[in-house]
Amino acid sequence: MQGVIREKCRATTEALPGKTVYIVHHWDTDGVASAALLLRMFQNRVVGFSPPAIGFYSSDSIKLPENEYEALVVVDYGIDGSDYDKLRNRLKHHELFIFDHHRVKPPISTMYYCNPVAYGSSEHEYPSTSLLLYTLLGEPSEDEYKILAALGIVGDLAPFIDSSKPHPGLEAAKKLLAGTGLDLKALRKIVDLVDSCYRILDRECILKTIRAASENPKELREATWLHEAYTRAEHLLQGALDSVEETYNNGPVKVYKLTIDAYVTSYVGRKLSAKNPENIVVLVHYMPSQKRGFVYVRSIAHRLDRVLDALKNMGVKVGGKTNVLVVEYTAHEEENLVKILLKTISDILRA
Ligand SMILES: [Mn+2]
Repeated sequence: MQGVIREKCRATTEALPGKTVYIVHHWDTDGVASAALLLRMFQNRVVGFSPPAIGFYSSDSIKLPENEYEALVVVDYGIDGSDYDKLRNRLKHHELFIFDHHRVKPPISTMYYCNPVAYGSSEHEYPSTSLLLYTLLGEPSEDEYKILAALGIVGDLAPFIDSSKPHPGLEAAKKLLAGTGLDLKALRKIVDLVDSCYRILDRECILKTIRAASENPKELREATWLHEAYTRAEHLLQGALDSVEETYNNGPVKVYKLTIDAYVTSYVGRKLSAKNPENIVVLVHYMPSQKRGFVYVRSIAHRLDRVLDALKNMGVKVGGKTNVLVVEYTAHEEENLVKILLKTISDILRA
């Protein structure tokens, strides 16, 4: 860590002990492991914890708790600094603490902000928020801490494990696991179990897992609620693939509609895109229980970066890369959003 960043993270970590804390955490395994690490460390100081609205990345996806607390600690959420500037304005007398390792823009307003990657450090050096926290908390020697630090790494680097690609983060995880009785393979299985909770949009499942993980992360392997969530997630993924409907097919563009209460958007979108490699696949996924959804666009043959830029210029809040983009929407926005998107795509294809 460069000096200034280290100083910022140190100050952030040192300001935390002694305060009562409410934790907001990313819903994935790294977020769960990071919350569990904090819970194990700060015990009764933690008055509660919860993920933001599952699948959504914005400050208004964070529901502020009713409980009394002094510090709001957000871990691994990956939203931009500008979102934290907004969140800051919603807090009254509370202090805001952020720990993250996503490549985002840092905030402008005053807060405790520790994200080395936002200031230019390499994601290789910070493969997970769990490892960042473990390091900042002084590398506690108990196995439970080491396993939690490694679990977050394996969660975020699962694609590397699955494709047998090397990553320095995995070497770090291996070192942490030495002597704990667990290995990368065992943790990879736990990741599938833990991530099932968010796939089925089950917040209670996530909270229960954090409580259990903070006490004994090894026990997650046999946790009945996680095995149930896993089975349910498998079932929902298959159901999603069976129920997705083609609603539009014009030129290279194919639009599919999916209505299901499960966070399966990218899974289904990837499958549809693989089946239609020449097309631009638009998946409109609505989750009734959340009254929100995603428009997910993916193409193997066509680049989407100009679509991405055009949408951004129109003020649409969109994230993505060269071959994929995602827009979050609320129920009443769907029709208009799909219209704008199709027009933008056809304008760019014709240009
Ligand atoms: Mn992470």
